[in-house]
Parts: sequence; structure tokens; C-alpha cells
Amino acid sequence: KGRILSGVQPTGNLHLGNYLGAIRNFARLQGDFECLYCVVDMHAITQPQDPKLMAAQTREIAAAFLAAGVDGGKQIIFNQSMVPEHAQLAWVFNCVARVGWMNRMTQFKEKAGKDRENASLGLYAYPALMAADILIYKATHVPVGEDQKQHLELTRDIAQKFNNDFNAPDFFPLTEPLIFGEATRVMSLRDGTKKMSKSDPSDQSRINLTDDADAIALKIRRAKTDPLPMPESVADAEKRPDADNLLGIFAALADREKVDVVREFAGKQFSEFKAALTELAVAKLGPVGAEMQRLMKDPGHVDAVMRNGAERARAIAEPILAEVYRTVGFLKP
Ligand code: AQP
Repeated sequence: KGRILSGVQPTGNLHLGNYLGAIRNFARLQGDFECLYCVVDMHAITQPQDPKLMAAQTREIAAAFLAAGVDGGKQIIFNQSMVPEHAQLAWVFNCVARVGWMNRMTQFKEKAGKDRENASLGLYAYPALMAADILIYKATHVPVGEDQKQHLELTRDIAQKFNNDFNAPDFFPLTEPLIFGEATRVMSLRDGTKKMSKSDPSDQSRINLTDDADAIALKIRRAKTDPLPMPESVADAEKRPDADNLLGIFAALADREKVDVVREFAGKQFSEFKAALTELAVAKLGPVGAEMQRLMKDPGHVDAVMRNGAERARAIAEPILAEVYRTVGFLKP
């Protein structure tokens, strides 16, 4: 059986993109893999966070994992800062990764923006910590959205360089990304060329997992479209980013192929399609949001799941870190 590790940052506003790109798949994989699902709080502080909100935001992500159907008793749900081996391995990886590799990371460029000199060193080193999150468990697969593909490639480069540099062939596996479905990159509802994101200042740009039916309906009604009728073909849709995004969301939520959805709505008015999309989104997301709300009212339970998960995660991570330290040559007096 392979082993999965995947993480989500507790940066608030968990949205449909996080759900379709990552979290929904977490539950679907638990039959075939041993799974570790991590709330990556140490990644969250690479950009300023309000310390007063961190605890609630961390529980919100763990609640989303559970609400999406992950079995917290069988699988491992925890927050990153509870397992110090992540940070310890990350330091070793900081010394394995090359500055030239980090300079190519597009997420750093996007998140640092124009004022790159003022970005945190942590934001720059983010992909090395992500590699450590994965490799501290020697995870074989990582379910992620399309946007994380480049970081996964870097993880493989780090694994390979470590194995070569320290003459430890096959010590770290070359981890594979798992990217599935018709919505691996969900776009903003206000701009079909921009990724749907937690940090977008416009709440209308995303469907939050905790939105109620009225909020979902309003956001879909207001979602940007073009003045033409619905696309006649997938090729036509792909030239119209706003329409293409909504069709992709529909297909993913319905577990259907996009080509099939395009065929159903070809030439119709957007209003008709949006009504169907609203009904579908409310039916699929409503129960998840309601379960999240219920779980968040019981922080003791969510915390117990994470505490227990962290213990089990450490039991895997500790011996792997010990072997890394031995390989690097650190004295254990
Ligand atoms: N728009 C998206 N479509 C599909 N998948 C997405 N993911 C994120 N956005 C989309 C996937 O969600 C998982 C968790 O992401 P994260 O918490 O690490 O944050 P992020 O990738 O930085 O996502 P955001 O929401 O865009 O946050 P901000 O605004 O802080 O940058 C990952 O598997 C990711 O691929």
C-alpha cells in the first residue's frame, strides 16, 4: 500500500477550489492508501497571520477533512507544528536545495509580488518545508491541485539530490502527484483567468465551504459570464475562461465529464445553467458545510483527533529523521 501526505494551510476562507482540487479526493483515497492529512500552520505564517485567529482556522481545516469523509480514527489528521520533525528535516533540505531551483518557483513570485525584497525568508523556503512534509513520511503520492505541481517536482529534485549527495540510493522515494477530475484548477468567479484563492479580497470571487445555500446561489448568479449563449463545444468553452470555469465546476461536482455537461447545456442561456449549477452546488456542498459547522462547535473533539493524529505521525517521522541525521553524519553523543 502506498502512503499519502497532503496539506492545507489554515489561512481562512476554505473554498470550492481547495475542496475539488484537494480535500474531496482525500476521502476517496483512503481505501487504497495509508493517509496523512496535515493542517500546515507553519506554511501559513510565511505570510502575516493574526495569531488570535490561527487556532480557529486550524480547527476549520481539520473539520473540513472530517466533513469531507476522512476517517480520523483510521487515517492521520494533525497540524504540522505538533510534529517538529517537519521543521528539522526542512533545515536539512534547505541545505540540499539550490538557490537557483527556488528562484524558478512561480508561487513565490506570485505571492511575493513586486516587493520581493520584503517577502519573508520562509515564503522563499516554503517548497523545502513542503518537501520535508512529504518526505518525513517517505510518502509515495500527494493529491494536490494543479498549482502545486511545480513544488512536487522540486520535492523529487530534493529527494534525488539527497539520495545522490549522501550515497543513499532509494532512501527517499520520488513522490508522485495525484491530480484528478475536471476541476484541478478552479478559477475566480469574478475573473476566469485568476485562480480561486483564499486571499482574494472579494468574497464574491469564491464559494466558501461554509457558505449557506443563499450565499452560494447569490455568488453563482453574480458569477461573471460573457454575453453569448452557452458554449457549443469544449473547444469553444476553452476560449471563454469564465464559462469554461463554471462548466468545469459543474462537471466536477456532478462527477461527470465536461464534454457531457457542455453537450447538455450547448446554446442555452446562462441563467438556466446557473440555476442547475446552484442546485447541484447546494446539494453537494451543503452537507459538507453543515457538518463543518457542527464539528467546529465541538473543538474538543477536533483537537482530540489532531492530538491523536500527531502522535501517530511522530511515530512514523521520528525513525526517518533519525536515519537522516545518521546519514548526514550528525553525532548522537
Ligand atoms: N483554485 C484552486 N483549484 C484547485 N485546487 C486548488 N487548491 C488551492 N486553490 C485551488 C489546492 O488546495 C490545496 C490547499 O491549498 P493551500 O491551503 O496550500 O493554499 P493555496 O494553494 O495557496 O491556496 P489558496 O486558496 O489560493 O490560498 P492563498 O490565497 O493563500 O494563496 C492544495 O492542494 C492546492 O493545490
